[in-house]
Amino acid sequence: MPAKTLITVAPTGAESEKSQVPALPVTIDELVTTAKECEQAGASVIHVHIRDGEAKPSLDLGRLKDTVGALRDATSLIVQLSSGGAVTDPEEHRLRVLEAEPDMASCTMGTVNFGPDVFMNRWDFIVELHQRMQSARVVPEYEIFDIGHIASLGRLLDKHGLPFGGHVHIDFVLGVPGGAPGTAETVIAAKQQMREHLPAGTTFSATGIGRTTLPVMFAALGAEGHLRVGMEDTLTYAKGQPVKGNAQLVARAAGLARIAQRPPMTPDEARELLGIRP
Ligand code: KMH
Ligand code: ZN
Repeated sequence: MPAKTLITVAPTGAESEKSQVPALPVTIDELVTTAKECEQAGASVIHVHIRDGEAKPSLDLGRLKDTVGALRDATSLIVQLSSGGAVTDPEEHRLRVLEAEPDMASCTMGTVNFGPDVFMNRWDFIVELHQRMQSARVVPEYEIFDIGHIASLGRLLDKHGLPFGGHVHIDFVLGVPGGAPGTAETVIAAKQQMREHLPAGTTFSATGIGRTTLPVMFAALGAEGHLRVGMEDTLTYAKGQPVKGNAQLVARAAGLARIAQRPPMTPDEARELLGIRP
């Protein structure tokens, strides 16, 4: 069992509307404030989606660079930019996210239905993103929305080599309508597929969308996994209680990690684990 737990916070996402969810951080200032609170509460990685001046999802390169800089100035968190963006973002914009020079970026391992939409991830696009990350020395977090995505990652690594840094880290995003369900059984099945298809030493985190957050968290903690939480994935803390802010979700995850006797990792410990460039 790993001695410590890596906690990633995904504070914003691309799906929720600021007008419906006032606590959602959408400006750079709001993101920095949230990031500082989440670091204090036990997060070591921040998975970032940005918004434009009207709080709409954006992949504007200038704003991405400003956001990476502001997060680095204010925190020690590992900055992971989303290359997934919103379901409407074109591939070329998603690839250019790497030009903002994050520590990490997400790389989704296949196409998945996403509620009424389709989150498109063609094989050639995945290969291009993986190769650009190798050249840019950006560490990927491979996003797994469905079980078959794990074998696809095995194929990617066999054909195109290990990511920068040599360590493979994957994230099970469970409970998306159209993807694998957010249950303990899925976490265990996904871990078995990970062992079968991916290099020894591969690590995983897991997050459950909406009300699946707790079952997925409990299962991940018991199965040597790490955790992702945040308002990208979860807007209700408990029945009838909207999430007050991202730090509330990180604090709950950190508390459960301590109960599991796997306290949160520091950002430096997470850098070492993930092979992030100094
Ligand atoms: N917003 C979703 C369509 C990622 O960040 O890489 C994609 C997503 C995955 O959130
Ligand atoms: Zn995301």
